[in-house]
Amino acid sequence: MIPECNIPLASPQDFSVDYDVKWCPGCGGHAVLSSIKKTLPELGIPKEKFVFVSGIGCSSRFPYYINTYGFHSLHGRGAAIASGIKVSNPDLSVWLATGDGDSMAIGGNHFIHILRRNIDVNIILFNNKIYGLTKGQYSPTTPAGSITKTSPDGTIENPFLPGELAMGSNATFFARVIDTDPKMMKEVFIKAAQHKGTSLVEVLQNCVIFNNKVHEDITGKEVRDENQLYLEHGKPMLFGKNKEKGIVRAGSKFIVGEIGKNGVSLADVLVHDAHNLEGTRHYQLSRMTLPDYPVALGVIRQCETDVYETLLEKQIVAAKARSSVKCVNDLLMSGNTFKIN
Ligand SMILES: Cc1ncc(C[n+]2csc(CCOP(=O)(O)OP(=O)(O)O)c2C)c(N)n1
Ligand code: SF4
Repeated sequence: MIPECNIPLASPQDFSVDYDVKWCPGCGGHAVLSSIKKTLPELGIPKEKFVFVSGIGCSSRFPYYINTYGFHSLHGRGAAIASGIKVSNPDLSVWLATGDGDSMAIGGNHFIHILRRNIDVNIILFNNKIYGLTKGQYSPTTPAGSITKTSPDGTIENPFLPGELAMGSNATFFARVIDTDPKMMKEVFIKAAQHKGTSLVEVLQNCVIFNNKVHEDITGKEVRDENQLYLEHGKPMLFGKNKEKGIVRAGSKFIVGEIGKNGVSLADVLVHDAHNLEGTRHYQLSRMTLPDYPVALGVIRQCETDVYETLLEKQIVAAKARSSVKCVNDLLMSGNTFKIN
């Protein structure tokens, strides 16, 4: 049990380390770190309650760079370790920093199971669509056809969309943000932290060295109004420079409509319902890709349902209540006992 000191938190500086952050200059990781440092003091959680866990990768160096408890673990195994920490210490705020390789290649198994179990861990998935630390091999999110160190003739694999895996694993929280928008990141990280259950935030992160501008068609200044759809629960799904475009329904499909054209009015634009446990729309939103659709950002899914560690605690309390064994002596004296003369 970690002793409580309840030191009031004054500023993000409380979470800074006094040594160099060794990510490359211009790496998207710096912006994520800065946003997390601004998020934590706003959560009303004492500093000694935060734990950051990671696997291996550039992004997985995160626990070194944030001044909290931390565990830089094994490649792909961060989700398992974070699960154990949270289940045995439910009062801690547990965060997992992971890359697209760490979570969806070697760690794919742990990743889907933490989502399925709905353990209250906040996952920051740095999706730079490449292995950064090991110098540019393709990852499970690298687009088909990409030329990389391990695919000199172009990859022949179909990539995962992290949102698809999240929906397929019955995740209760999935959001997507971009590393160029600190305001969006902070807003969404706060929502992820407040969510009860596993929250997965996919950060579209630039690796300036091995996959530079990989998300430029979404984040670029000239295209962002047309290519980003920022979702907010209860609000119409509008985008475009003057919010003149929206997502409308065509049968069971979504299409992009322009208000005032082809009979489309504001009333036709769908209103985002992030809280609907039935996830078909969330799945559709998470799959929208350019050029046919804008890319959905913000909180796509946020549903309340049972949390693993709460159910486990209930089972333990019930099992203790119905057991005749109340202490070690009861256990030793139960069942078959014999005397040695
Ligand atoms: C068991 C094991 N296999 C392979 C590696 C080599 N390795 C280290 S990091 C990494 C991939 C990291 O990519 P990603 O998770 O996308 O993180 P990034 O560096 O891009 O942030 C690999 C293959 C390892 N450290 N351990
Ligand atoms: S190699 Fe890429 S992901 Fe790693 S620190 Fe450098 S820019 Fe960031």
